[in-house]
Amino acid sequence: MNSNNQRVKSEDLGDGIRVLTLDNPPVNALGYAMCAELLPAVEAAAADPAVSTVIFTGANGMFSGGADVNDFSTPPDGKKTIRDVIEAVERSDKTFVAAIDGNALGGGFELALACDYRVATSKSRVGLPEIKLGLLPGAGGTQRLPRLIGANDALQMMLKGDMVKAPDAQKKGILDAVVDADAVEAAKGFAAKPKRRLSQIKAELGVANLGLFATPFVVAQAHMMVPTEENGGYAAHKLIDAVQAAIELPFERGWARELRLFMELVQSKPSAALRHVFFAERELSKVPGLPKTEPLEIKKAAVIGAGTMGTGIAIVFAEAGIPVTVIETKDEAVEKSREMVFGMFKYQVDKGRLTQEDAWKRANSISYETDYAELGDVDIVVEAVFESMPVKQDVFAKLDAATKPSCILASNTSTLDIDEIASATKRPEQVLGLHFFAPANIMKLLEIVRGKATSAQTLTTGIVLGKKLRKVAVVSGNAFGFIGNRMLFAYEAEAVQMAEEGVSPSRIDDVIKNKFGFAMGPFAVADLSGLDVYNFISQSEHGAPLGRIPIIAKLVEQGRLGQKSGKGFFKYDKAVGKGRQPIPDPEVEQLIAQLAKDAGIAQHPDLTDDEIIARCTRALADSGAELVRTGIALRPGDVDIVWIYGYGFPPHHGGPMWYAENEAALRQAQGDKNPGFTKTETKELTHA
Ligand code: T1G
Repeated sequence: MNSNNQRVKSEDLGDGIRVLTLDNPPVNALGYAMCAELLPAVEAAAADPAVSTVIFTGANGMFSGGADVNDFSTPPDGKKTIRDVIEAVERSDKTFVAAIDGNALGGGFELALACDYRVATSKSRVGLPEIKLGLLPGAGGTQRLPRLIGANDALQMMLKGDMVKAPDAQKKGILDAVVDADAVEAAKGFAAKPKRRLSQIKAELGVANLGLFATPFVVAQAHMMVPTEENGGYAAHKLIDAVQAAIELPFERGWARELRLFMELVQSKPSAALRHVFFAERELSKVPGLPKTEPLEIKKAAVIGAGTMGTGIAIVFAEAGIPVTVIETKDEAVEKSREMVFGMFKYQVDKGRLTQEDAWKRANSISYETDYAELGDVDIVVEAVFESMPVKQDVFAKLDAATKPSCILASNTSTLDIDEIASATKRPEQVLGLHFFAPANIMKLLEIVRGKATSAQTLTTGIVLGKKLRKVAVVSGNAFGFIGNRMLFAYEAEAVQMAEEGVSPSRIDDVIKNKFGFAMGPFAVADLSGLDVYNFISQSEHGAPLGRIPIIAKLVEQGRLGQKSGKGFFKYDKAVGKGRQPIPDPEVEQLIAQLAKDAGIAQHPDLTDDEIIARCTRALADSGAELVRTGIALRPGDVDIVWIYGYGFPPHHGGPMWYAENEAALRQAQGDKNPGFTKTETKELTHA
């Protein structure tokens, strides 16, 4: 029987085998509409006496990317979900086989777990990434995976939410076969084998020699190892509860418990925030008004400057398989750069992420030259020299003369004007900013800065290259500080303002770090970046919009440059946290108090934790709203992504714009007269 609904193809292969193909591009998401077709198809197969085996497989090079994340904003209200489909499989006495070719994730993998057998092609990956959406696997994953590979391994896999390559999944006992050829062909080999439902198996703990108290001990341990519920760990704790149910309860009760826990999570603020981040990240490459053009092919690259940034950028190209020439005239800089390259690749080999051979190949795809004449055949150059306009303009003039006409010239500048840099060349349409964040080979964020003359093809090439370099690439207009650093100044200024009102830097940092969830507080960040850097920028003419921060100028005068000089806002002691642990410094607090007194600043030393959080996050949101209003940032979601990936804004709060919008609304809904924010209005976009 062949029937072709819109999203589910049904085909009989003979010998009682029916293949149900999920065909719902782009990722065969198992949304309400898909499940409304898949459920009757499964029930028809289960009821058909001519069918003995049902094979699930996917079209579009994918098994399934899981439930449709869009659906979670509206309750099912009677619509069929992947749980209903899986219950139909569970009730049937037929043999079900999953033939996976591509990714089987979330609900897609849970459908495979409900089958009796699972086969996959070697390039396939399986996984339960729900935790990254502030959820837990809500279609049996928390009950079946522990029954398949043991509760402890299952819990670790679901807490990480990472994809597992097919060969590794086979080793774990998740897949019954891994083939290079056709998954459906391989699945036919399992036809009419006896049913083997995971729901009938008892979940073993999978941790040896723990005796009678094994489960409570392992569960207690797990709860202690994840962040607290209010600090990003809400879903993790519910996931642990669900796995505990898999160990302690009969399957039906565990299946019901999982649904209750899932429903709590899907209505939670952290999950709404994380689902916003998921979609915001996928919006980044969509630039309203950008004409569709073919990107330039980047086969060879070059980096100017073998400093830490330049070397990090060269490593990024090498890791993406793009050979790269580094131009550097100082021998000792080249030596240091080579050491950094080989050290980094050796680390990847030691971690088992790269084979020795691959590491060697990649490290050797980075070559060093002194002469620009060597750049005649490169497709892109990224300049990473000293942050000074004359120096950069000199480099760009030389690049203009040395490289082929189609070559794109990019600057890694973090604050300088891209148009001014481009004016040193005859090809401003091929100039853009590629602002990598230090360390360039670790940080995911990349700001792609479009100048006035940057062409559609150059910008499109930058966006495509960002994806190839495995970066989270955000398009920015060409204004001082672009998106991230522009907001960083506003954030730091607000923190300093509160310190001048009598709240100590250590208390502000403690609240922002330990209560709100940033990796570091604003004063520790300032000390890490270097107070001299802030001072230099805020005193430069193009830094003028930021306004000066007098206390920083004062501290720099006293040689307090931050972590690098052993003191800044805080003190640092090599014997404490390897000289990186901020230690409160009464001298600085007295200095701030004196400056505040001289300036007649009203004192509010008793600001509450919530007020500290509100003021810091509002400073970010208002600065971000200004960037969206002026077209420097394309969308509020782009601003959120910049601050989550570039500055460690807690993802479970959704980013500065999301947080401001939702917290303000929530506080106002709760009748809080002074919610600490006004709704950040982001007006229609005006392109810079
Ligand atoms: N739901 C809705 N849309 C999705 C989607 C999903 N699960 N996955 C991808 N998309 C859209 C995405 O927004 C983009 O749209 C397009 O597909 C291509 O995505 C019950 C509760 C599968 C590895 O978390 O990891 O199942 O921009 O650019 O790089 O227990 O997408 O084209 O309009 O990412 O090839 C769990 C999420 C869901 C997997 C493919 N599943 N997706 O990567 O393409 S919750 C996930 C991914 C769940 C159950 C639970 C990746 C991918 P547009 P893309 P890609």
